[in-house]
Amino acid sequence: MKRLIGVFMAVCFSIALFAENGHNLWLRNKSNNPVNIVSKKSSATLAIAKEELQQGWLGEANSTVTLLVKQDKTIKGDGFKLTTNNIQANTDLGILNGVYELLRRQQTGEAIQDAVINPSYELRLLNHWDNLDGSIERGYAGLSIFWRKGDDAFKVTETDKQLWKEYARANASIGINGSVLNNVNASPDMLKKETLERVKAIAEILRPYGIKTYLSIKFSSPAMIGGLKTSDPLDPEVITWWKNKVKEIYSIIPDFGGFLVKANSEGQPGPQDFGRTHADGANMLADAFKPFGGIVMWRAFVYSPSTEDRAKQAYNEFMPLDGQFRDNVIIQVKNGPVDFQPREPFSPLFGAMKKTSVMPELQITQEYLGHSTHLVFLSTMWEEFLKSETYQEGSGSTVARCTDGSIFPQKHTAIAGVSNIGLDTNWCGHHFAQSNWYAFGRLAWNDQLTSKQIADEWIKLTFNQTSSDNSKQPLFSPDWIVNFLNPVEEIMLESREAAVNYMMPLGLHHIFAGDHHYGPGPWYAPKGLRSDWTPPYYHKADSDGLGFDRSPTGSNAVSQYHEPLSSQLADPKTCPEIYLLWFHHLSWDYKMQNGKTLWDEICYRYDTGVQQVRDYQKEWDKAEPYVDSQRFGEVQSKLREQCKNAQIWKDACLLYFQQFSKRPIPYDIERPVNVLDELIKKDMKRH
Ligand code: GCW
Repeated sequence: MKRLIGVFMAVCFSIALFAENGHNLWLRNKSNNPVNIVSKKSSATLAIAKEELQQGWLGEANSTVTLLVKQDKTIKGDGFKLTTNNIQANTDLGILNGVYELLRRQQTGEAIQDAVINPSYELRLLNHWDNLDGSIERGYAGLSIFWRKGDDAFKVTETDKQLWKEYARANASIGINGSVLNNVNASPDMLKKETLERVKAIAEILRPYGIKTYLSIKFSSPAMIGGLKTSDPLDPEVITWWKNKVKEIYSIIPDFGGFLVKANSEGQPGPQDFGRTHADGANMLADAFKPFGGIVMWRAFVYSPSTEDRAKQAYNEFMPLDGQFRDNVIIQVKNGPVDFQPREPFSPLFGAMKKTSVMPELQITQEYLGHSTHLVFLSTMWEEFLKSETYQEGSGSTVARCTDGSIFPQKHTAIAGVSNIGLDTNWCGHHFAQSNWYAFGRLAWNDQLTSKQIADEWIKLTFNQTSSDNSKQPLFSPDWIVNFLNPVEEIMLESREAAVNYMMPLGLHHIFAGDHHYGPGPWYAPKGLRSDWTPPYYHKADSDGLGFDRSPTGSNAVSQYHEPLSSQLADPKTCPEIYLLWFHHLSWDYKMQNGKTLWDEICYRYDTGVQQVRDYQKEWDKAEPYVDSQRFGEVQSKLREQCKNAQIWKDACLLYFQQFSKRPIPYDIERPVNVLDELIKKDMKRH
């Protein structure tokens, strides 16, 4: 009998390990454990909160949980007060957030202490770069979940609704409370009636989960679809057109969030086309939103092919406008001054714009970090960014504190992440890319969280095999912790540094091939292309050395940072080595802190990056007994591809830079296995 039970359990266990396609994300838990819920109020949101408790309760069986919507001054926004079996909040959404927190703690085994838990940012948004035809700019996980082309483009099907519901639930479970549904390179058709009707259908599904909808707009819409002669933001007809358009939107979607605008950037139209400023454009739209409580997120991602260092341009353009924006305008600034590179210093606009609401924009989709092929956990990058010291109001003025309302009394606080979600079964293309969606939500909720805690939670939720009767607290066996959780967590926590090593160590940046931004192309400079779209503009390799001189002898971008940071960055001896070649052009023989020459150090870094990914392969193979076969195999094959690619990065960059350094690759590291001319000929086409 005992043997039979053993066999039965082994079968159950192997079935559990057999196949998971990743569609359930970090929400795999189902429990039959009974729980009593007391809640005086009812609403669609509270109904979801109850259902979640009923389906996922892992506390003591038959416990009573009280959900109480009651004002409490210590609770902010959609935060909540949590005690073992009670959740109190000012809003229904606060209750739902509390339920997800409680269930997560039960599932990960984290203690449930009495606490008021408030979000760091008021608005925690995903930005989808989805186009109306269903394609996604910089999307690597299939087509859009919102838009498609074809005869049924605007038909709302049951399948659509189911997927949007799953999407809303996943977001709500990590505290995301808004979605911009379309690309910042926006089509004017976004504002047409039939499109707005589809937005309405999406909003209806997202609403009970507390997620507001927002749209990106094209600034020239009044002329393009409104029949006006101009889109000048100071023209009375244009002002009226936008007012009416916003009114129309609210008549269709009463809780609409607002607009996201990319203007006078990379060829998009904007107020400057009419001799007006960003403030003129943003304020005109903000005024249209005022009666409805909506907001305008205006992007500061601007640069032109001028002789001025690209890294300085956003600051130059926006700083003079500080204090001129309406209080329902938020300036959306990418984390770094150039463009979502594997490593950048923070944008100097953070903390410097003191009279304006400023929100960070992070990129969850891995445009510059190996698309959905490379395993790169981005949380460490965002943590580094949020914890960066700006010194704008003395020490402790981190980017997080400068943007979350701790230092400046911003009317609105917000943070956005460019989504990595598509129609792929596992949503993100790579199982581990789900962790970046998860990490964004968690950091937006609590900007002080560590990546270690986030990775720990995510692995437990995503990979733990729950017990077969699904009713007990999952047990994290010592074996599982030692042989799965710990090594996988280590991989995740190191993975971004590994990518920096094999792609762009020591502050190198933007040395990608062509415009797909996947493989290396330090040589890429087709005749006639704007120089700021070519890698040599950024690496500046020559026979003397390597790197972009942004010190006072060069572009002096360091002057945009507050002292003492500015002086620290200006001197190569005090500039953190991770940013060395971002701020300095140094000779190949420059002595690093460890005594090596710059050239040798670069070689070792590239080689280390390759070795790191090779190690991930070994570690992942060892994890096989702990993962279902489908996800195991899919990650294994992605890691193989990542290794091949890391090797190409190393070979391409070292062989290319060696033409200038004219020094040998240190003899104790692996030799290149690719030929530079062939790599250049292929030009690293993605497919
Ligand atoms: O990094 C660049 C991307 C563009 C993107 C742009 C932006 C949406 O290559 O694809 O356009 O940034 O952020 O506006």
